[in-house]
Amino acid sequence: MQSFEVSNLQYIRKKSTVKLVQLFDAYDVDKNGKLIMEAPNGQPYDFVVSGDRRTYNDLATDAGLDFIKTYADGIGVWKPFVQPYTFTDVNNDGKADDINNDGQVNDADFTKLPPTDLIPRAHSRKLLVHAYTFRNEPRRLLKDYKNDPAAEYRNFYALGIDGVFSDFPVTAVMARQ
Ligand SMILES: [Ca+2]
Ligand SMILES: [Ca+2]
Repeated sequence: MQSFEVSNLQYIRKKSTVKLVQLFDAYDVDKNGKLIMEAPNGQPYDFVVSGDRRTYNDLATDAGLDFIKTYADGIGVWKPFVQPYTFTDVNNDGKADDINNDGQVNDADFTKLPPTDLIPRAHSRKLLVHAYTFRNEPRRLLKDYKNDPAAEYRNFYALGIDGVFSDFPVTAVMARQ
């Protein structure tokens, strides 16, 4: 069972032995690959209501992972928490430019940055790490994957991801072999 909120997982932990996963979200990514923690995606909504100021970036710190370990078995994160990316912003409007000149700005205009250390830091606490959402369409794949969805899976598998949320599970399984 997974949730973007915290208190419901903490509650279930006391009532059940079902495996629990803390989901991480973000508003967006800036051109330095930093996750933007703004409403409505930057915090667990129960934190918003209770006045707890911690964001998902805070939950991804060592202290945050120690906290999650008290009530969950793993984390399920938006992919850039593990594999950040950057984009070109020549006109300096804070938004990605259309690098491949196809008239649209999407993941195909973004470029990989070095992976974060979130997976090893979670694994050192025996927390599983999942990432979402994997898709096959070229517009959903970073430029580095060269229109090959298997290349994205292989990247995450090599980084040690324990599970993936995929809209194309056949591709996910094929890439694992
Ligand atoms: Ca721009
Ligand atoms: Ca484009």
